[in-house]
Amino acid sequence: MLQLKVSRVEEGIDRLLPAASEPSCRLHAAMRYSMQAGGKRLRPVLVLAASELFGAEGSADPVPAAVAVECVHTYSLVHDDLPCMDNDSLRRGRPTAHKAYGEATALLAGDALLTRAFAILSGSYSGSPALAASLVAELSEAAGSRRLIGGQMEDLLAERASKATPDGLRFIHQNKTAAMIEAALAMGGRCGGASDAWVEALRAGGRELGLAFQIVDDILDATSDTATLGKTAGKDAKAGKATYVSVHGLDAARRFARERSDSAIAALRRLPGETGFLTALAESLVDRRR
Ligand code: GRG
Repeated sequence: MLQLKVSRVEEGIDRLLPAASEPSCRLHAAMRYSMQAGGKRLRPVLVLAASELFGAEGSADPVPAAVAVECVHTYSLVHDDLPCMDNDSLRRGRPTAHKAYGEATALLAGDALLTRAFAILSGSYSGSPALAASLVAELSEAAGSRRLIGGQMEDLLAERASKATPDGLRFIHQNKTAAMIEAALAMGGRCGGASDAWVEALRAGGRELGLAFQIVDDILDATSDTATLGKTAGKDAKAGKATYVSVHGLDAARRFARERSDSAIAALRRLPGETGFLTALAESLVDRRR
């Protein structure tokens, strides 16, 4: 079931991104390079899974919404890897976009992925203006200055100040990581015809899942290796980054990851429909290797 959803996402990405043969060819090739590098596709899979819970009459195709979420996520990775931010050379098992294409092209490819996300939403859901507007609202809020970009800003400041309080750490991760996971579930729910109350419940589950995901990301950075992760391991400690491991220690981080994951699973279980896929996916994220 996971593989089937990932295949639908891959097919959607290929269909909804400009062809590399279309001018500007270099820009479009760079967008595809980062998007088609084999990420886990967690967020778009969450969109598809959430859309299936409600069984609403006339529900909309969730694939364009899933691709839009992945475009925004990938843009954030491309920009995060730039020399002015994390300055990394490996992502998704390949040289980062600026290593492969140069800094200016990587910057533009990130910009173009971000804007393409909203063109996909407005174009693909033009027949349902209320749905299109709600999807644009969900994604722009999650990706904006109060959430993803704000979380990234505080992350950079905490790194430079080489300290973070537990509250500061929570702010960073709720926004840098959990916002996009909440939005993915909420957007899936909206495509599936969920009521506002159920969209709130999806968001609450996404918040817990996002925190669990980030704590595991911190643990993997401290304990795994570059080849397994497909991105540079041990980077957080080297950069003096505020992480669950640096602030609370490895044992407490493992305990927090389990607690958050249990709480995410409990929240997802309370949703309507067949929640088995989502709860199994949430369970698998605690023990993931990359
Ligand atoms: C530049 C606006 C801006 C934001 C950057 C995404 C990000 C924010 C920073 C990357 C570093 C990081 C640890 C972010 C937390 C979110 C996270 C764990 C991203 C990686 O997501 P995965 O593991 O990646 O799902 P794949 O490649 O599998 O999609």
